Amino acid sequence: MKIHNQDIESHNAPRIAKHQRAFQYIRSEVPEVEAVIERLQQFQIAIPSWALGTGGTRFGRFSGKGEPGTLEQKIEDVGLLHALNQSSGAISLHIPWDNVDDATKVKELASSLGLSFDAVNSNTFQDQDAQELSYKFGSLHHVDPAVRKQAVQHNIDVINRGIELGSKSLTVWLADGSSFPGQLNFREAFQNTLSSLQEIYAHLPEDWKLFVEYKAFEPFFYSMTIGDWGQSLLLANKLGPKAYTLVDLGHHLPNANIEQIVSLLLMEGKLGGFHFNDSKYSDDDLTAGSIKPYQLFLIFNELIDGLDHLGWDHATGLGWMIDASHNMKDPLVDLLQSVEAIQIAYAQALLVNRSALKQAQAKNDVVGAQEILQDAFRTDVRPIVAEARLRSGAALQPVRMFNDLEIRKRLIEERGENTVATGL
Ligand code: LRH
Ligand code: MN
Ligand code: MN
Repeated sequence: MKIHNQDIESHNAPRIAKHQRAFQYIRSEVPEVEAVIERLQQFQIAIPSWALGTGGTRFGRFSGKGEPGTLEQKIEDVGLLHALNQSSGAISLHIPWDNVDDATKVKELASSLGLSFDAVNSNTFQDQDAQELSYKFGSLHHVDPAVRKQAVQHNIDVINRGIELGSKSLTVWLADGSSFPGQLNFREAFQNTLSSLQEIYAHLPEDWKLFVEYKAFEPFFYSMTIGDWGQSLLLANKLGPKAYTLVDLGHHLPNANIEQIVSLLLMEGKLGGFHFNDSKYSDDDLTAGSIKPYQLFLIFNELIDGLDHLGWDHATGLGWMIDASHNMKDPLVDLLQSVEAIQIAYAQALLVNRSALKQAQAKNDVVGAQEILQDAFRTDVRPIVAEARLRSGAALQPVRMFNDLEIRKRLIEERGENTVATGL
């Protein structure tokens, strides 16, 4: 199915008067509102292809209906999201979950929907049918050079796919680690990982970036070979200027101060990519902003401070992506909610009075500094975010429009009830 401009207009028309009243109020309160709107309009958040189907847990998967069964259908789903919010203008592929038969056709479809290809992701955490050697004991860190070679070659294949599609980055996340003390020699595992990554890095085109994603736990429970931002940064520094750390919000030990991590990675110019999600216990992959919205705001506060300090563009300086997927809600609605939560946190962080904050810090004015942050966080910026959408030709209320248009019902009619999207 397709959403037309006429659909957007019919959705917005009955809501515009109420929106204008709310927007006029916030405009009178926030002098910099125009600048915030402009930034929001530029800010695009990529959608991972694996979040378009219903996720599972290790105890079961309750597949949804009308899920995208092919890459083309996944691209069409992201096209629907983008038509509703004009803020999801890119898709991130995971290979081989996504099977790119004809890159030219796939590219054409994406650009007809206003979409580009974000980072491509390699997968050496599962064994595939036709695969010769197993990744049971790891991939790039493996004790056997033949397994490492196979995993390196997969990453090179993924880069080549990405080049065909117009991607500009490769994200490597490894499920390499150990579950029992003594299983691994940490130093050798790290060195093997480094030399494997060096081979992959050698194949990166000049204008590409390599994102090294870390994760503290899971699927291994004693050690992960790239377990934290220190290990990722060490690798990125050793690899060279095209290598960066990628922060996935769900990949830290409980209560980690992620905003501080983000700040220091940016200080080093080594933060490259971002995976948004939310969690209470571990890598829960819940809707962004659904559990800890203040943390999300504080992270954006540091992101803006760090990006401005480096002179990097907010929209293009980092690879922004959602990495959330679970088994409760309609995945498309969930993604709309995540995008909105991210935009809200970003807009609130843009409202922070940075010079006043600096002055408060210089005077050790603890209360003053806290008040400045909380003032921004407690501002209801939803009318600003809605206004940005309105100006970009999107829906005032994307979730409402999704429901009113009965989009899932129409997708089920098109695709059927027994559909399972490839992915998690
Ligand atoms: C690992 C991860 C990583 C994978 C994705 C499917 O937990 O965050 O980014 O590629 O999930
Ligand atoms: Mn991730
Ligand atoms: Mn994850």
